[in-house]
Amino acid sequence: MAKADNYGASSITVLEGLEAVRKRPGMYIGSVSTRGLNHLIYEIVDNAVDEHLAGYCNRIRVTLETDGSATIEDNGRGIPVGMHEKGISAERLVFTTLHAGGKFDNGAYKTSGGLHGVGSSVVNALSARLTVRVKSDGMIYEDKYERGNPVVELLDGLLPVIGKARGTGTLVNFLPDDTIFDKIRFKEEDVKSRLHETAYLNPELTIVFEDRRKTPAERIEYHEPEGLAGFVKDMNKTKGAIHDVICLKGESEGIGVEVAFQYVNEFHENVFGFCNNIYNAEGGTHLTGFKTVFTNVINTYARELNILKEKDANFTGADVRSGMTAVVSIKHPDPRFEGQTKTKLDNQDAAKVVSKVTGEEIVRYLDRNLETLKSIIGCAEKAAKIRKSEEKARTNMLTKQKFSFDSNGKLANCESKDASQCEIFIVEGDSAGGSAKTARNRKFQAILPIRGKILNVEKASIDKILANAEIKSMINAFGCGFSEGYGNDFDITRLRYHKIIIMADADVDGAHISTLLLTLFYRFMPELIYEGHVYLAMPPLYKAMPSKGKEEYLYDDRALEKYRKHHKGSFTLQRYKGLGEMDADQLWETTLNPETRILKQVEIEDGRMASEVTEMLMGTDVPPRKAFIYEHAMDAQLDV
Ligand code: TTJ
Repeated sequence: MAKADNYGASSITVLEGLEAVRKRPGMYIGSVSTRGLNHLIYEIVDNAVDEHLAGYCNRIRVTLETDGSATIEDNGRGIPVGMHEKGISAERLVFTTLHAGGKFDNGAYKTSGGLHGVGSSVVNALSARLTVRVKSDGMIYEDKYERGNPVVELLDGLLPVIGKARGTGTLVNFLPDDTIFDKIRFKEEDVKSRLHETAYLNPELTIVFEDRRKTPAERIEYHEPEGLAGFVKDMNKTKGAIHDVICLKGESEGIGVEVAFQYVNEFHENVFGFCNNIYNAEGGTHLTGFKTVFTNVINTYARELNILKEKDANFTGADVRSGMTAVVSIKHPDPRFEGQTKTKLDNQDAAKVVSKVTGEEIVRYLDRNLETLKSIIGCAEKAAKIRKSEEKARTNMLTKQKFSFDSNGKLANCESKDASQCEIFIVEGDSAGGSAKTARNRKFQAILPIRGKILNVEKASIDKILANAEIKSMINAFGCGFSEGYGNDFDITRLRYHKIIIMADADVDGAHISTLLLTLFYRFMPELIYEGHVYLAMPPLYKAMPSKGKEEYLYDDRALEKYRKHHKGSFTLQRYKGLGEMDADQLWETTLNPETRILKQVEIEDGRMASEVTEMLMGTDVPPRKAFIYEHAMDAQLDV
């Protein structure tokens, strides 16, 4: 298609900007995996949410189309289509210039400001094609792009009108560029979960999700008028809440604070932080402020009520939060983020303001609701009791049978002591473990075979977990201890291997074992995952041996399909049933050799999703678990 010919020098630099995005997409959207792909939708949706926050839009539609594209439509004022100062339509400017996100604009909080608040131009740059339709002053205006380049001619600097409109709004339809992304199929489960979250955070907004790729199409309307309270209530739906959700709200120093929490009959804490509607996977100052003040308040009450006697030590923060599900959401004019994935709120004033607002409001509530107060203190007492007995059990156990690196029978350690160079492969089964020991490069690769299915840590008690031989040998080998709700003995600086590689068969059993291991890491050594030390080995499913030319390993059925399509001439296909079937050379080439192997780095999309998934996987509900494992076993990203 012909390029629009009436853009001047300014738009040349514009396109250079978008070219930078196409060259290094990861810098703008985190990754080109499915996670990055889904982010494209969130980037566009966030613009519509901003319009909602500005007070002009109450309905957003998100549609996954049959052709693989996504459509996002709102009923806001519409992106301005008129001529902007530089002789270019304002809409063009929005879609072709890189602008920094996260700014405080027109007195409204922008949603963008989190991890990848990068805007619509990035989505445009990474789309094979993108269409914008704006309804305003009774007309529908349309603009189109291909790989970020405008393909519509402006008439006197204005967008063409393609019809008449009732009402106002913006529609964006885009097809991600398959030369940029590994795969361009949006994952509806992730999209739905994110949209639902957005609905909880914006109680006056309705989001209609439609997946037309399914027959019949799936349609869900997300509207959560109860807001954060509804969010907490729904997370606790199946868990036996022990009191009504408590909601607090306030404002100080221009920072808005909203908190909802509720206790359940369980011993985990689940506390989630949001800033300007963006989830903060790594937490941050808002959560610190909330936790600190909450611990103080409960200890003060416990002493006033003489539940804690003079000689008793205070409850720890973990005691006090045992059983708590909480959402802390703040609105900040100028949020700053730090941490590995830039999702940890860093503003010191947020800690101060959140403690001030929640401190005052919690006391006001609990003064009037003594029964609830007593139930909460009851949870803390139980948790403290368990903590003390486990502390005792642990000291006993640690002294009785010291974790010692060298006495670990099954570990085949590597020679290097430089952790940054070292890798440990957790291999299921003794036979695969044996081949791996032969095949590895013993300089920097350690092998730890584990047998059968490890313990389900969601269900077992802590002493049972620590008594499990497989788990013990892993904790022992990693060298950094472990943390659980009541104590933190984990020290990541002592990690002996910067790559921990789970090596399991590419089948359902293998996926199950990987999930159990990931759950173990997530619960007791989460930093390993957050800091990017955990990987999944991706053993191939097939080897194609052509009569002429090079042998090729194929890692999934799609790769096989592709090979069949593109390979001319005959070839023999060897199917691997499991790691145990490969000889040492094959194992080296396919799974161990850093030059040729494929690893998937494990990332936690977000804590809520991970814990929900964990729960689903580990709960008693078998059918959804099977479905999930299948889907994900087939879905693993191949990040070399
Ligand atoms: C800007 O100021 C004048 C009135 O309109 C404001 C605006 O840009 N509103 C707006 C943008 N509403 N909706 C959007 C939007 C919606 C989608 C789906 C996608 C994008 C990129 C923007």
